[in-house]
Amino acid sequence: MAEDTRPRLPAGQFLTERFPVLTHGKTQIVSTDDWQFRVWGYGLEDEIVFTWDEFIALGGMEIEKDFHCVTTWSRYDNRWKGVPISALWPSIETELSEKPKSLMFHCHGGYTTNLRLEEALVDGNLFATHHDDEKLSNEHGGPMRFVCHHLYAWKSPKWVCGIELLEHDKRGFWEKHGYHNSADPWSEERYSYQEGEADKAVK
Ligand SMILES: Nc1nc2c(c(=O)[nH]1)N[C@H]1C(S)=C(S)[C@@H](COP(=O)(O)O)O[C@H]1N2
Ligand SMILES: [Mo]
Repeated sequence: MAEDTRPRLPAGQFLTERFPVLTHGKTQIVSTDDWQFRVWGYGLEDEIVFTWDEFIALGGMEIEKDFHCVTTWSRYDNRWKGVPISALWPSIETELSEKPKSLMFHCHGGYTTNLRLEEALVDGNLFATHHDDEKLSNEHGGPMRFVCHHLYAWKSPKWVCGIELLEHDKRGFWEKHGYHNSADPWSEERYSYQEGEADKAVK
């Protein structure tokens, strides 16, 4: 593989040691007792439902990654622990008659964000239950959030409760409200007015 020559801090970002909370709307209080994770949509005849224990049993991993918010703060060395999406995906893939183009992540409280399948499946992306060796707090998305570590943080949905499989890419909450569809921090893909024709076509 080619050496990664990108600077650690992407352009336009500043470093903080704090861990700000950015939530549109209210912090969600979600119990693991009656927790469910649903997968439905394109290519899937019957929806797949996991309980908390079933989801946790899929597998585990730990990873340390920097976190970059589009509002320009970055926090280095976040230690995430949880279920890698690479452990979930095979149990979905075996049921599929068609390959979805994108995934829409759904959350308690109604937040959504979309990821193209290959972006969602980037190595190290995970459903996190712990941050820096502590149970993930409610404010930061506990009991479970998805962490898409290589894109701006609005692509890391808190209180995640399901995935909708999409035939064609669709835009999630912030992507509809002026943020970029792709969200690569090293290309400063912050706002949708910066998008090229390829990205605009999916609106
Ligand atoms: N469910 C949900 N997930 C969300 C958000 C939200 O408002 N609701 N905000 C996003 C945004 S804009 C950012 S920057 C990160 C912030 O994560 P943090 O609050 O843990 O720092 O969460 C993302 N995930
Ligand atoms: Mo954000």
